Amino acid sequence: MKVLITAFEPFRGDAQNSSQLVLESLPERVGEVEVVKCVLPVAFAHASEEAIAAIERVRPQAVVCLGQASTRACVNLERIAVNMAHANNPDNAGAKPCRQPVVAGGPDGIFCKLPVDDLAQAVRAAGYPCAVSNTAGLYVCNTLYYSLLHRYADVLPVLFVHLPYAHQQAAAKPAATPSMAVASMSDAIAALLAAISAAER
Ligand code: PCA
Repeated sequence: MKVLITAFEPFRGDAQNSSQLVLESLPERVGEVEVVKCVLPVAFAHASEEAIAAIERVRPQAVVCLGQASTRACVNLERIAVNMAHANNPDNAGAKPCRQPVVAGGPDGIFCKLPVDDLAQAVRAAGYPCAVSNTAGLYVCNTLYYSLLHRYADVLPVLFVHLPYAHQQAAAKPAATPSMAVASMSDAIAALLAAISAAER
C-alpha cells in the first residue's frame, strides 16, 4: 500500500515545524506501507492545491496529513473538518481570512472515513499517547483537511494528525509547553500507518 504523508513548513515565527521534523525522520517503508513524503506551504490558497497535485502524481491508497498544534500534548487524530477558514494571524503568504467557507456550498462538516477511534487505540497499544480530537481548528490545517475530504469523499481515505511541539522547540518556550520527542512521534505515525494498512486490507 502506498501512503502519501504531508507535513507543513514552519509558520508564525517558529524556526521549525514538528510535523516536518517527524516527516523527515519517517522511514521510506513501514511494513507493507510505502511512504511518499511531501512538505506543504502554510498558505490557505496553496496548501490543498499542492497536496492535490501530489495526490494526482503519486496516486496513493491513503493520505495522512501532519500538522503542528502547539497546545496539544499527544498525537491527535482529527475526526472532522469544518467548512470555515479563519485566521487570527496571517498565514505565510499574508492571507488572513475571516470566517470564510473553505468550499462554497459545501457541507458544514465532513467526517474522516477511517475508524479514528480504533486507529488511536492501535497507536496507544504500540505505546504512544494518542487521542481523537473533534476539532482541527479553523486555520490552514483544517482548510487542507476539509478540501481533501470534500474532494476525495469515498474514493481515497484521508486523515489529519495534529502533533505537539518537538522537545527542542518546547525547550525555547514557557516551561509548561507540551511536547514529545520526534522519535516517539515518528514511531507513533509508523504504528498508525500499520493500523491504517490493516484497516484498509
Ligand atoms: N499547523 C497549522 C498550520 C500549519 C501547521 O503545522 C494549523 O494547525 O492549522
